[in-house]
Amino acid sequence: MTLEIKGIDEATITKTIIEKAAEDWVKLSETDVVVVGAGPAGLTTAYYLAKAGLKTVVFERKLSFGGGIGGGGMLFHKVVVQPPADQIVKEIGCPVEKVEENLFAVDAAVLIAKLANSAVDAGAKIILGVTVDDVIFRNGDSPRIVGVVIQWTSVIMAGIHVDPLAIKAKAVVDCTGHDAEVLSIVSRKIPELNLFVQGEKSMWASEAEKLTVEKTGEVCPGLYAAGMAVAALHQTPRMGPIFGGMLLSGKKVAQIIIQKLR
Ligand code: 48F
Repeated sequence: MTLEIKGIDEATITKTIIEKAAEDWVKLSETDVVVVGAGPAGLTTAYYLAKAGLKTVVFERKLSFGGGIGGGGMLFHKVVVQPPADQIVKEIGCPVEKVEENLFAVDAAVLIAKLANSAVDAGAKIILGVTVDDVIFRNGDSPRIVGVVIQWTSVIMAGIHVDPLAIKAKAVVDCTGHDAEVLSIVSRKIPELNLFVQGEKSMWASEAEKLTVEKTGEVCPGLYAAGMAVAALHQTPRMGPIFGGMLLSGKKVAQIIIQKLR
C-alpha cells in the first residue's frame, strides 16, 4: 500500500456526506421501531430488535453512545453485572471477570464498544446528535403513539426556533434514563393517556434491578419503556452502577415488541 495521498475535491466530500446522509434519512423516515437513547438499555434493545430483523433506529442526543456506562461508578471505569445478564455481556463478546458467584466486573469502555458494535452489526442504525422532543399521536377509537418528533440537539442548545421533523414508527421505546423524557412529554401533552412519571426512589440495588425488569414493557399503545425510564415511571428504586437490569430490561422490551409486530 502506498502512503501517497491523492488529491480529493472539497465539493466531492460535501456532496458525498449530504447525499449519503439523505439516503439514510429517507429510508428511516418510516421505520419499525424508534429507540430513544443509546445508553445500555437502548443499545441492548436495538441489538435484539435488529437481530430479529426489525428496522430499528436509535436517536441519541449526544455525539457519543453508552449513556451512563462511561461514568462507571463515580468515574471509576468499571461496572458490574449479575446473572443472568452476564450471558448477554458474553453474547456480545465483552469479557467479564467473576468477582463472586453472582457478580461480574466489566470494563466500562469495552461494554460501550461491544454493545454499540453488536447493535450496528445486527443492522440497527444509530443517529447521534438528535434529540427526541415530542411524539406523533393519533387519537380516535384507539389512541396510539405512531412516531417521534426530532430536532438537532445543537438547534435546541442554541435556543433558536426551528420547526422539527417527524419519524413514523410502529413502536417507540423510551430508553432515555433517569428523566424518562419521552414518557414525561407524553404525560404533559397527552393527558387522556393518564400517564404519570413519578420519579425514581432512593437506592436499593437488588430490589431496583428486579423491579426494573419486571415492570419493563408497553406503557400505552405504541409506546414502550426500558431501563431507568421504567424506574422513573413506576417510582421504583435506583441501583447505581450495576447494569444487569438495564441489559435485561432492553432484551425484555425487544422481545415484547418482536412478539407484537409479528
Ligand atoms: O442514562 P442512560 O444510560 O439510561 P439507561 O439506558 O441506563 C441507566 C444507567 O446508565 C445508570 C443506572 C443503572 O445502571 O442507574 O444510570 O436507562 O442512557 C440514556 C441515553 O438517552 C439519551 C442520553 O443522552 C443517554 O445517552 N437521551 C436522553 N434524553 C434523550 C436522549 C432525548 N430526548 N432524545 C435523545 N436521546
